[in-house]
Amino acid sequence: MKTIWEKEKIEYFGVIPFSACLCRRPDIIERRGVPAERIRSAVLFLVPYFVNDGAGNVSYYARSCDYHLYCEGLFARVIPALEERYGERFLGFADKSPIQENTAASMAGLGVVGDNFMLINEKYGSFVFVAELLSTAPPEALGFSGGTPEPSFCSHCGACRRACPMTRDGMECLSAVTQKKGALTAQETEYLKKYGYAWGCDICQLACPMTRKAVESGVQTPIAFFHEERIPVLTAARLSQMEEEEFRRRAFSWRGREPLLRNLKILGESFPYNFILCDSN
Ligand code: B12
Ligand code: SF4
Ligand code: SF4
Repeated sequence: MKTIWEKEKIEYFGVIPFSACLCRRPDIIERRGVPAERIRSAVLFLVPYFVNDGAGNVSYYARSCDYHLYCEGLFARVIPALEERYGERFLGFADKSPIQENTAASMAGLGVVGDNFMLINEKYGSFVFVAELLSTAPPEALGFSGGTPEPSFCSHCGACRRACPMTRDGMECLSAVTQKKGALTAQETEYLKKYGYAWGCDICQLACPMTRKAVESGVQTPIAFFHEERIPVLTAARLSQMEEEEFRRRAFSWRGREPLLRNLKILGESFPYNFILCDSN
């Protein structure tokens, strides 16, 4: 299995029994034609995505083309080889997953679960996507070394909580606010303008000493997909020039164009851009 991941430049992966995962959506497995009770293993892996292209109004995860597309391509490359080798079923998931991914990734030894709810890896910080293959193969056959997997947690230093403008003021996560359809409340509008995000929010990640250390080390993703076609700054003009096909390939497209146009109108010319990266906390 190691050579398959090396070829894909995936450095962090690990296997746990499926029974250790918090599975809230067995129906997602069933829809792929495999009864959930047949799944025995979860192969968790991390997809680093950080590219330091500086200030922007799009959060880092959404600056390249959509990571769901990257994962679909990866699954199409690796799953047939694994199914042939092990004679078992492998199903790929990322984000739209039957399991709660961060805790599972930590149980697989890939990092700690932060108070900002991110999986934080020693090399890449939290700028990694979590993805997994769920398999009918027994975990031992895939390299699980035994024992009871337990998640690990961060140092609870509190920097993310102090930096988060929203939870401090009893509001919904700004990332969720940028994705909302319809009109925003006056307070939401004020916060969006103040923090300058047209899509997503990276404040609690950029405040975290573990992620800052990773960013300051100069580490970037080795995966070419995330270096290409980047949009750090989205403008209404750029958005309107995008053909539907190009728009659909972006991570910020899944709620349609309206929330983005609304956000860009609220931001106007104000871009306080990633101010936390420049501050020292
Ligand atoms: C819904 C969702 C969102 C929502 C809600 C966020 C949230 N905090 O829940 C919104 C839209 C706001 C969001 C925003 C973001 N998200 Co999001 N999101 C998800 C999703 C789909 C589900 C998360 C979830 O389960 N939330 C509910 C949690 C908080 O509550 P809970 O289930 O009750 O969890 C608790 C308990 O269940 C318990 N628990 C959990 N597992 C287990 C297991 C056992 C055995 C036991 C006993 C207990 C236990 O501990 C948990 C923590 O207290 C995951 C993908 C996935 N399938 O997991 C991605 C995911 C967490 N998001 C991701 C990203 C990148 C983001 C953003 C950074 C994007 C951005 N830049 O704007 C922000 C960050 C916001 C933040 N700080 O959380 C990545 C995180 C990657 C990483 N390194 O961790 C994920 C993993 C997607 C992926 N595949 O990579 N997200
Ligand atoms: S993503 Fe932004 S709003 Fe959401 S918890 Fe983190 S800092 Fe707070
Ligand atoms: S900022 Fe501190 S408390 Fe928050 S996730 Fe990072 S280490 Fe944990």
